[in-house]
Amino acid sequence: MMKSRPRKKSQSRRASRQWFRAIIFAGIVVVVLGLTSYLLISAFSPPTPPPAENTIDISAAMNGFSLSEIRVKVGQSINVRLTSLDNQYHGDGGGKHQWAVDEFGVSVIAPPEGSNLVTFTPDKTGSYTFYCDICCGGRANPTMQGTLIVEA
Ligand SMILES: [Cu+2]
Repeated sequence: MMKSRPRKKSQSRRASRQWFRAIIFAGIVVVVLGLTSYLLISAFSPPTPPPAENTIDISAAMNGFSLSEIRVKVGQSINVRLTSLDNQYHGDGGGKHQWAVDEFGVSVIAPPEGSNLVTFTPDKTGSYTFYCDICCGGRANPTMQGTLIVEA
């Protein structure tokens, strides 16, 4: 009777150790599964989009802008990413181009063969002229301008 007691004690100690191992194992399983699902989800979800979804890409070269008309919504923030397709050896403007709208005080200049971003919120509807004033006679040149239409 006296001998059975310590045996019982060691049995219960062994049992609690097994419990402890089971809990550790379960914890590891949870962490591994969590990491795996996190990696899977991040692998299959699309990459994070640029800051605002309203990004308008426009490029400019000596023969003009890639877009002659841009339509936006009034009161909605938009990004305009201007890319210059000309290199720095261009005699006129050194390969830089500009995208400017006087009515909204917006002006962005793209470096030769590079891009630059401007963010603004048009606060009035209407039809406005965007232009480049760097190359080819500046804003007087009909190919280096276009129309920004701000809709309600
Ligand atoms: Cu230009």
